[in-house]
Amino acid sequence: MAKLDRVLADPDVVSVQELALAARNHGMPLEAMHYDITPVGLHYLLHHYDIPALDPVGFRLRLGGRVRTPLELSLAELRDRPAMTVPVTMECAGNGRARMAPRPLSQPWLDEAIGTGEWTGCSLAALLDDAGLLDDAVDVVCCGADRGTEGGIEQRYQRALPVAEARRPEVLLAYALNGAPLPPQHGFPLRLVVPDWYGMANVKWLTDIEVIDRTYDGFQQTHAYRFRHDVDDDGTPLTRMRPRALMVPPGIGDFPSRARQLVLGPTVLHGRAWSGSAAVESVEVSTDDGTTWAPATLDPPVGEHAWCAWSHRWEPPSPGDYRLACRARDAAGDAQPGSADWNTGGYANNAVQRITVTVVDANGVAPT
Ligand SMILES: Nc1nc2c(c(=O)[nH]1)N[C@H]1C(S)=C(S)[C@@H](COP(=O)(O)O)O[C@H]1N2
Ligand SMILES: [Mo]
Repeated sequence: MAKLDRVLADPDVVSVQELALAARNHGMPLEAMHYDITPVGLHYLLHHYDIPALDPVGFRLRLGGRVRTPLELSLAELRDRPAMTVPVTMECAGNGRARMAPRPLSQPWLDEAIGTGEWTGCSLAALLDDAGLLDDAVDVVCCGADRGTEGGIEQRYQRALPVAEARRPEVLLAYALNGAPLPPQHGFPLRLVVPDWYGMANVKWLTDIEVIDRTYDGFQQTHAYRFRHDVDDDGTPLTRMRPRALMVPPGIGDFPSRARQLVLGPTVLHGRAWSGSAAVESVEVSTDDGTTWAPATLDPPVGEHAWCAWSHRWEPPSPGDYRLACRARDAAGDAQPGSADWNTGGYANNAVQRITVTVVDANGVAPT
């Protein structure tokens, strides 16, 4: 098995290979933080391989392995089970990767690999109960229908959850998003939703669940999605999302540079914050490049497993360039670092977001 997570990219250049990934796997434009629930189409997307086209009529979810009674369920049978709808903020573990130097060759996210969906489905725990886990059950392996090669290995995308995590009551076998059947790109007809964990756990196009009596050692578990500070290190697996606050870039943007311009006067800075480990306890805002910080106003979260909105009134004292920043802290005491916690996979970079905005006077003039 290859040692590196991926070949390192040139730290100063975004390559055509990265563009090819970025054009398939899009982010959520940050202004979509306006919506409590991200409209379908604005939610970020990440697929390793091609999007499979599955036939919903012939579809069966198979559940087997270390269970008393293996099960096979059609979509209608899954929909007949007690349904739950859970708003879930999902973030790709690679969010922030493009700001790491050096970075591995992979999806070059800046800050936008996020979204909050209202997922509807049935409980994985209840299905595992119906099948009857045997005493030696350790991991629940969830297998998607999508195929590809990665690290020189042909594979289907699959990931495992330890039994205790798989049995959390909010873990869903989801067949609907925002009140409509899953669209193809989000896993039609069925996907796993694991609230609070980074995106990789939420296996799309889910067709097979196998309960095994040992720790799963597949590619996406033992090779990808681990924190490693060097390539010989075994590392530790990624699980829950680190705390993060993001700001909607204020004012208007320039095309194509995306530079921001804001007219002098009172304004409200706003955005969203979340953490997979505990409730968001505070968001702070800086308008002077991190020298001083002021508390933002926090709204109640959109759900127990979803982001909350924050806002902060700001009146810039005079025209000029300002460096804005925001940072979240959760109730477990975890806070955002000033700079990336570098790792070989480019994962979980929740370093504080910084935005430059040019404040202009009423005539649109900025000091030179
Ligand atoms: N079958 C399958 N499931 C998958 C993936 C994949 O490539 N194949 N990508 C994972 C990753 S890395 C992320 S971040 C989320 C993204 O989910 P979304 O595209 O619905 O936003 O799906 C996860 N589930
Ligand atoms: Mo991801």
